[in-house]
Amino acid sequence: MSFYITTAIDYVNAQPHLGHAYEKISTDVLARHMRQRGEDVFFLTGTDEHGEPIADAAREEGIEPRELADRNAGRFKDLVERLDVSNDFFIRTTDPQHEAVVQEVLGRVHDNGHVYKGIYEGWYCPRCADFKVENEILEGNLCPIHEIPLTRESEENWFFRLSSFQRDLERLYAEQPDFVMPRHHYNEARSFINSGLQDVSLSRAKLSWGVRVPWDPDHVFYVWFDALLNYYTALTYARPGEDLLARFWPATYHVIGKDILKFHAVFWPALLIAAELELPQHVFVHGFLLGADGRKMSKSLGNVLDPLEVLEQFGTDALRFYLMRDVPFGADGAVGIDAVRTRYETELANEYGNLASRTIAMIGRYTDGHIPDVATDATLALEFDVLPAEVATVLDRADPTRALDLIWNRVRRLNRYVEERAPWELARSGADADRLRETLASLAEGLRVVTVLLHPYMPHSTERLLGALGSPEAEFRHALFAEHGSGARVEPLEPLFPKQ
Ligand code: ME8
Repeated sequence: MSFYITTAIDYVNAQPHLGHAYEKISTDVLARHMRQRGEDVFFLTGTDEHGEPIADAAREEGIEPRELADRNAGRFKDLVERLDVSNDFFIRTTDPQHEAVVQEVLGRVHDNGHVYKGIYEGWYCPRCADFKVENEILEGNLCPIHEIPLTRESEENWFFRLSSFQRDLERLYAEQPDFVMPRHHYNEARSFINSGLQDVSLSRAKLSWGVRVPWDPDHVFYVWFDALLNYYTALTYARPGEDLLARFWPATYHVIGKDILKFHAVFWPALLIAAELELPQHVFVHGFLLGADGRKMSKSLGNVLDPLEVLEQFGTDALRFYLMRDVPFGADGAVGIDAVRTRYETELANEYGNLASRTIAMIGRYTDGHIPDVATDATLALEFDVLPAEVATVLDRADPTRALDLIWNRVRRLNRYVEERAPWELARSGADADRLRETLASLAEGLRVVTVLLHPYMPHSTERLLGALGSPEAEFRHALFAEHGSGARVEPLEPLFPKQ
């Protein structure tokens, strides 16, 4: 089955922060998991480089928007690499191929009669690059997201006839209750639609940093329409000579944060209908990482935790694990360096890392470095048999936190198993050699199973551990608890998560 998954594309007006990292990591977990299951996956991420915030930031620095975009896009790209994100392509909306296809698709929307010229007047947030409706605005005319003053703007724009898609969107939401997940965001989008859609600006005349409107070159497209179309345009040029559209369109999952729900859950499907393109299957909405002050982590509020700092101190896998474990996907969660340290020490180093080191050391000591090829413990097997299917079901609902929780319960189960069976006692008495072999075979097998399932979360450490256990296969079908120990030779392993 083909599986096309995307993240939002990030604004390049400032440096990437942990909120950006969080979205890329969660999407990566889903993409890696689907690849493990043998699906044909295409995973897209990238940067959103046009629009007023970028033009403004460049002006403040006294440089051209292009220069700022090049510099910061590089930082986002580096971060994605350092996070071990397995994207198949990195789109930049300043790519000329993207711009050409935006013009072509929006030209079709124009030719199909879905646009008109009019005057827009309203309260505008330059950071959101969005006009705000009266009931969203905070007291003192502040942006509800950035808490900065809104400006009163009036200009001649091209408009997209969003209102004419009222019925189509009502039908979409009635027929596809899982179009937006989780449910409360579906409800939010649906009530936005039910309250009556108004037409929206499609172009800006005052701005020059954007994709030119082909039928009116004094205008550039409003950045959101240019940006949304990245999900489509990327497939037209990511692999020259290959028809990725035929293979992957429409998207299976768009993963986004809750602040951009309206654009993806309302504008985007309407735009696709207007352009006669197929609609995505699901929009998955995650919450916000909150800074230590309990507010959304964002560059304009100045409460960001630098992902590079966390990466340097604890490593990529630990950051990935921490974010997936500590912030329930779909909800908001406060993050901080102390909480990273606690999870690192108690769970990664003590529970998982220690389990791995102990298991390998005991196999070295008691069975000559070979995982005994004997029947595994049937009771333990029962507890592990259901695990892969449970994890897959939960990840199909895009809940990487819950899936991780299920896996972690088994990590803890294995630690209890070590205590219950006390292999060192069995070895000392010498009379229980069979039980010792069964224990070590079962432990190694349980450890291998949880490690295969943890692979999408912590690709690097799990590869090391699977290698040390002599079974490097990380496909999902290898997450079944075998009836026999593998007989493989284990290799010594440096601590997976060394003490800091
Ligand atoms: O919105 N916690 O770009 P962006 C969690 N260019 N997620 C966060 C976050 C936080 N503190 N802060 C931001 C844009 N995000 C547009 C998207 S898509 C066609 C265009 C998430 O750089 C945010 O919710 O402001 C969004 O999904 C992504 O990071 C990019 O945010």
